[in-house]
Amino acid sequence: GAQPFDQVPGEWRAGWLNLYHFWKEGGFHNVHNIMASKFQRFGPIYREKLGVYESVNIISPRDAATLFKSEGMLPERFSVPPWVAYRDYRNKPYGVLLKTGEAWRSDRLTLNKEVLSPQVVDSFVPLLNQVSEDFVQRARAQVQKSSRERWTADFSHELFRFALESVCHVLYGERLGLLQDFVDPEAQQFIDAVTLMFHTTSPMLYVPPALLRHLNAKTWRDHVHAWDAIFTQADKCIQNVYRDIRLQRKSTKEHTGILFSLLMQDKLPLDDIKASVTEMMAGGVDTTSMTLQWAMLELARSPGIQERLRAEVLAAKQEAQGDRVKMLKSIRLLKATIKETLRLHPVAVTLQRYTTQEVILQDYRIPPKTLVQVGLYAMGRDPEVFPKPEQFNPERWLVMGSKHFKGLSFGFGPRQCLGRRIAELEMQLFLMHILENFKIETKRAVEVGTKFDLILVPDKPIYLTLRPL
Ligand code: HEM
Ligand code: 2DC
Repeated sequence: GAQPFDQVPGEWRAGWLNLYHFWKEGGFHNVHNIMASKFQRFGPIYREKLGVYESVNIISPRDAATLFKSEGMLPERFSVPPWVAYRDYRNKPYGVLLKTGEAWRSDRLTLNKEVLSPQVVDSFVPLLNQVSEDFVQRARAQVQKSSRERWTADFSHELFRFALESVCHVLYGERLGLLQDFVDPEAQQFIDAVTLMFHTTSPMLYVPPALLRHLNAKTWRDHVHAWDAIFTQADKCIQNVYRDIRLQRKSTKEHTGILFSLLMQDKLPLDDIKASVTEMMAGGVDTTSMTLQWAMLELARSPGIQERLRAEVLAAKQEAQGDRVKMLKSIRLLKATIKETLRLHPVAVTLQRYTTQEVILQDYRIPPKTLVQVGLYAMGRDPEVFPKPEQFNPERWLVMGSKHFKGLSFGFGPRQCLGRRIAELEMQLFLMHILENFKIETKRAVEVGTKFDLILVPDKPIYLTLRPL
């Protein structure tokens, strides 16, 4: 029979002492490396306690499969304490991100129809395509300005704006104009607020919400201000759409945005719609932009792969005669490139679930209500799972024997990323247009590492060059 829970290796007895050590090792920016070295030390499963939070950590796709197959109808992940604390402190409703139980499920089912279902996803293509085309136009203008036939920069701010413009176009059916020279300062404030919100979350990650609210630490105050700015700005966007409907300025013919559809459907109370739309607007900035930045860096470092990818895109373009929906169906290598980018550079360091029944992981009995984390970053770099893990090799996804529970970047099952289809389309279209128009280059020498800032981000600025073909 399987071994009892208390035999699982790890240091889980002194939660506060562990948290202190964690903090001393610079753990707030290093969670991914600390986890990887714990798997080295303890093997494919270990138990841990940080502050009051206990977890079991796993790394193998087989264990991930066991966990997700037993997750049931109402899966729950680790609920980020500062996020919960803010909502309670300001009396703001939870959206799908933080809801649980049946309340989560009914919101989520309604949202899935408008955000994830194959029927609506095709209608996002023209909206997202327009934004990518504008990015190319902007890049060409920058090349002209530079007089050196190329544009070299740290693209993170450009990509933040691209990402916010993209997600807002599908959410609100409206353009913000963030790819022009003059950028609305309020939109810029929103972008800065999301980054600050993530940045101030990590030091408070293991402090219980009830404690946080009564804290007057600078990090907590900054965190509150960041969320305040996020909610205020999202609310303005939502009110705009609302007003357009009252004035009957929106027709139902074109795709008029996710928010419009949700309001017309009249299935969710306005406050719940607002909460989830705000979460999507905030969730749509740093995630796709950082992934695109990593993808461009990897392609700049592997000119051979970049050329093969460009060949695929140009062939697809020719065959589809410019029909982007059709084109998206024949770009296997590009889709594999995005998977490969997220393998090495996942947004989420772990996936987590609370077990609802006993499960057996690595021959240990894990009781119900245990927080189990899948070490996504560690798995992506584990040679047992991905041979030669350090090599950026998109083709591995096309030849891999079994992909079973290896491509988990957006999570799994009914609780997976709500923005997944938006994110994928947005990134596919962006890279398609870049590859059609520019060579992506970089200076070879600079090594870029990874930093945990709640999501995983580059630890230094990435300088890239776009050179017109
Ligand atoms: C949840 C990854 C982009 C909105 C998640 C989760 C992951 C993830 C791993 C947790 C899933 C789970 O527990 O199984 C990513 C990645 C992105 C991305 C890798 C892009 C590269 C986006 C975008 C949006 C978004 C663009 C908004 C449109 C959300 C929301 C949830 C979520 C609302 C919570 C869903 C729920 O609890 O029901 N994401 N995400 N994400 N994501 Fe994303
Ligand atoms: C952070 O230990 C590390 O997609 C914690 O778009 C466990 C954990 C729990 C939930 C994860 C979070 C980590 C990273 C960021 C994620 C989040 C769930 C959703 C969120 C992965 C791994 C994200 C970025 C959403 C954010 C939407 C928000 C801005 C409203």
